[in-house]
Amino acid sequence: MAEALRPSPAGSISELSDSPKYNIKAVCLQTGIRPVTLRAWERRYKLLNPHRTRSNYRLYSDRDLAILRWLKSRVDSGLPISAAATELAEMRRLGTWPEPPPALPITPPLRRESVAPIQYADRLFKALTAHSESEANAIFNELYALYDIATVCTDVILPCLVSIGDAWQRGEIRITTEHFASNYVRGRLMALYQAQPTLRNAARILVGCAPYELHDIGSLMLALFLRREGYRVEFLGQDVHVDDLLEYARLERPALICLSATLEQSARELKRVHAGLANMRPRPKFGFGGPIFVMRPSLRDSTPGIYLGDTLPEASLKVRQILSS
Ligand code: B12
Repeated sequence: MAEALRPSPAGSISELSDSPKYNIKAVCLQTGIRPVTLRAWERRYKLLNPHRTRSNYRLYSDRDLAILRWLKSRVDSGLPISAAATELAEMRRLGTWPEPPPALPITPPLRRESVAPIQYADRLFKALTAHSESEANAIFNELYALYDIATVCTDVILPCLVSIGDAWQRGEIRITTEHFASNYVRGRLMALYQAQPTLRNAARILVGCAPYELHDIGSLMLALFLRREGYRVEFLGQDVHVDDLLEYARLERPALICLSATLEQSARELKRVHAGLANMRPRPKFGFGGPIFVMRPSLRDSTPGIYLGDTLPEASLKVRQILSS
C-alpha cells in the first residue's frame, strides 16, 4: 500500500489509481484520521468520491488516501480544514495537483509488490469462510515472505476480520465460521508473539483486555508490536480480573499496564483499574485504547489514564514516550 503512495519523480496525486480498494477502517488506520472526521470532511467539502459496494459500504482508492493525507498534513501544520479544502479545490481546478505526502510511519513492505495487501485480505477472507486451513496457511506463508509483520496485521488481518464481522452481521456467514476465522488468526498472531525474544531487563508491560472484553486480537497485536520494540511484555488476554490484576501489579511492579476495549461496557470498567493503581508505590503507568475509543471519542475523556492513540503504530510511539519520561 505504501508503495502506491510513494511519489514518482514528476508524480502528483492525480496520477494515483482511482480504483476502489480500502474500507473506512483501513483508510483511518493509514491516514490517522478518525472515522467521524473523515465523514465530516467528505460531507462538507466533497473532495472525495468513494465507490459504494452493493451493501453501501464506502471503498476508497489510492488517490483518495493521498488526498486525505495531504489534507491532514495541511491541518497538522495549522491550516483550518476549510482553507486546506479550498486550496486543494483550487489546485485541482488549475490542474496543479500536489505531490502525494509520505505514508504514516508504519514499517514499509520489504520489497516492491505487485499484489496489494488488501487483495491478500480478500483471499484470506475466502479461505477462512471456506474453513480451508491449508489455503490460509499458504496465504500466510506468502505474506511473511512479502511483507513485514505490521503490514500483515494492519493491512491484511484487520480488514479481513472486519469483512468477517460484516458478513456475519449481514447473516452471510454463520457464527461457527466467524469463530473459526478469528481463532485461526488469533493462533497465527500468538505464534508470532511467542516467537519474539523476551528481554528480562527491559521495561515490563502488561497488555490485556478490559473486564468482560473477549475481543483480544487487537491487544494481542499490541503485545506483539511492543515485544518487537524490545519491551518485556506479558500478554494477559481477555477479560482481566481487576482485583487480581492489581494484586499482581503490586507484587511484580510493571512499568505500564495497557488495556484494550471494544465494548462500551468494558471501557467503563477501566475506571476501576485506574482507581486501584492510584495508591500503589511505585505506581505503574496506565494506558488504554481500542476500537470503542475511536468510535466514541467522548469515552476517552471520561476514562482516566493515558489514551494510547487510535492505531498500533501510534500506541508504540506513545509507549516509548511514556516510558522514557
Ligand atoms: C472476532 C470477533 C469476535 C470474537 C472475538 C474473539 C477474540 N478472541 O478476539 C467473539 C466471537 C468472541 C466475539 C464476541 C462478541 N462480539 Co465480536 N467481533 C469480532 C470481529 C469479527 C473481529 C474483531 C477483531 O478481532 N478485529 C481485528 C482487530 C485486530 O481489530 P480491532 O480490535 O479493531 O483492533 C485494531 C484497532 O482497534 C487497534 N487496537 C485494538 N486494541 C487496541 C488497544 C490499544 C491500546 C490501541 C492503541 C489500539 C488498539 O489495533 C488493532 C489493529 O489496528 C468484529 C468485527 C469488526 N468489525 O471488528 C466483531 C465485533 C467487534 N463484535 C461485536 C459484538 C457486538 C460482539 C458480541 C456482543 C456479539 C454477541 N452478541 O455475543 C460479543 C461480545 C463478547 C464480549 N464480551 O467481548 C461488534 C462490536 C460492536 C460494538 N463496539 O459494540 C463487532 C464490531 C461486530 C459488528 N459489526 O457488530 N466477537
